[in-house]
Amino acid sequence: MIHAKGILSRDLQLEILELTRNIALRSPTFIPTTPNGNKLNCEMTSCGKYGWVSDRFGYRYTEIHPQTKEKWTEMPELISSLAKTFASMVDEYDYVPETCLINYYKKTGKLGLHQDNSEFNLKPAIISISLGDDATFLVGGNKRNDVVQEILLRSGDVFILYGESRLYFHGIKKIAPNTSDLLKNGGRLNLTIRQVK
Ligand code: MD6
Ligand code: FE
Repeated sequence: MIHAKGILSRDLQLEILELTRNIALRSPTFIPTTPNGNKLNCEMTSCGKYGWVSDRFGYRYTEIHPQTKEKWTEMPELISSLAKTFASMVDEYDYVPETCLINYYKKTGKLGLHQDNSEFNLKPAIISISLGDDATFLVGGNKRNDVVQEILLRSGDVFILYGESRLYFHGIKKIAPNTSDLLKNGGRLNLTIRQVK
């Protein structure tokens, strides 16, 4: 895994923030329900060819937004080109950014320990961009019970799970409120770009 701290300039962070606002206008955020009927502690939406959804039938990618029943908003060129640039940093030169999952956490938001394994192709890297308040990110190993380390993800950081670490369990333990002024109303945004097929 790679943690590139503060690699995105403030201007670039603001540009990405504006893009996510426009995406959420066309593909509104929603709070997914897990297959056991619990609600996640974070709001989500996606852009690109696919979007990640969760409901009582399970976790999966769809080509249609679950509420609007429209196609997901297309992935902005800036997000796609940033993802390709970061993928090339881990020697993935034929990376195809097919979806960007956008998570929004209010100050009490969190995300349980999970593996990202809904993709058909589990080899390509997942590239994560953090915006707004700091988060305590947990990352362990390939087994749920492996020891986890805590990593502070701050606005402008890029985190990449690739190669051996691609299926490491990870999650968001907590958000540190009011640690960034990037988002007017506080909270944290996380974008994860993935190749699905
Ligand atoms: C988050 N991130 O940072 C949640 N998944 O809010 C993830 O779940 C994640 O950071 C795959 C790869 C990198 C990640
Ligand atoms: Fe994840």
